[in-house]
Amino acid sequence: MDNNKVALISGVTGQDGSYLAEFLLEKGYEVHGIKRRASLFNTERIDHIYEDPHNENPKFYLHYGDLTDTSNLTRILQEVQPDEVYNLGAQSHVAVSFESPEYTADVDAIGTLRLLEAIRFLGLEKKTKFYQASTSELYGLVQEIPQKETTPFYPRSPYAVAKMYAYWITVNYRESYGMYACNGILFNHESPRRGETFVTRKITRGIANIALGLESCVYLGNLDALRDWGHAKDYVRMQWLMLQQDAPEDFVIATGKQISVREFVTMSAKVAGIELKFSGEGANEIATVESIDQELAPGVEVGDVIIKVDPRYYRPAEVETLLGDPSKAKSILGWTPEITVEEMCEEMVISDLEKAKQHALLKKHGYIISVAKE
Ligand code: NDP
Ligand code: GDR
Repeated sequence: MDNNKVALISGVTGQDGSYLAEFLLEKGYEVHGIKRRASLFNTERIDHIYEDPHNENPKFYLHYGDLTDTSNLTRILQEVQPDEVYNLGAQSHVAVSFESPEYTADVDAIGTLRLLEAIRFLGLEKKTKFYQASTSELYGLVQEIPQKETTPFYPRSPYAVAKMYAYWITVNYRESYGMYACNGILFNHESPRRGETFVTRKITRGIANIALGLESCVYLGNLDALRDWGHAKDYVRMQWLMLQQDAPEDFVIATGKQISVREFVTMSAKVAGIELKFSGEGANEIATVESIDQELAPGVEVGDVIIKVDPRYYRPAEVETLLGDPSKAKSILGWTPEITVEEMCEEMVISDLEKAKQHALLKKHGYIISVAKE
């Protein structure tokens, strides 16, 4: 499919950015992404769609940049003249935002302002549509269940507070300057490309490593937290759809179902052939192996304790329960999620088992000593 539209994605090297870039390229867009300078290659999630700039008429371009750098963002926007900007770049880890609150505010809150201001400064406000990656973390301390577009916000972390600024500045630019700018209030979404320190991926990767004898135990924080987990692939489709409407509006994107971290552990272990039994409470809770499928999990024995709670992973203020009501997205955008949490979990564990097998082989032949850990 060919299409004359040009999109710019901040955060193109992240989970959502990589799926969105694939999606837009399939739709025939010319896609530009902003990547940060790093001391190692940081393009693993997009290497399969990378195009050599020496090719004739490439459709995918990468620009060095950073959401903390106004002149850089302005220059990229001026060069690219995008029809659509997807602001997915962020310091996106809630727990890390308590360690680096000022940096998180600079990137997640002021970074959004910088992009909006650059669009306005360049006179692109009537041409360029703007998508802001807003979050269910805005709801924080429960005010209403399920949470919808009209539910009051009560952010519970420096990340969520920064994202609250970004939410309102997006609304403000829409109302002040008539920009097509909107917020997708997305609930948690995961995939095999999810960062390794978010809880789902930490669990699927940890269990896969344990199954193959590369690790012995995964240490987690609050096992009671409830989340409405969807699949990133389903959610990037929505990000695009939100920019294809007659008028800009904000939408909640969620599955409408929630499970606990503990349930996600049980589900993941089952896919890896491990039945678990939880015992103890709070900081003393553990999960012990009850039975195993020897073929899938040769690295484990019945009686092994493979999950332990470590209060190090508790947050200074926790978001206990998130459950979204996606009715507005369903009725206006005609959207329903296609992938269930069970299917997503299976896909993630299988993908991590594959990676663990490769690591086990490398270790056996002395090419690596250990796998990376948080
Ligand atoms: P990731 O953490 O996987 O990706 C974040 C991206 O932002 C990466 O490309 C990262 O670059 C980039 N980035 C970080 N800091 C900067 C900076 N200073 N300047 C430019 N780019 C930067 O997040 P997701 O893909 O999961 O999420 C995408 C967006 O959606 C984020 O804004 C997140 O806050 C938001 N969100 C995510 C949800 C989820 O469940 N996944 C739910 C709701 C909202 P690098 O690769 O170099 O680190
Ligand atoms: P969240 O995702 O904070 O919801 O933010 P995360 O996966 O980090 O935590 C989910 C819940 O699990 C609990 N938890 C742990 N979390 C992590 N990371 N590590 C642990 O060991 C652990 N043990 C228990 C947490 O306390 C929490 O309750 C994600 C990010 O993608 C945000 O950018 C996004 O805005 C929101 O989802 C919606």
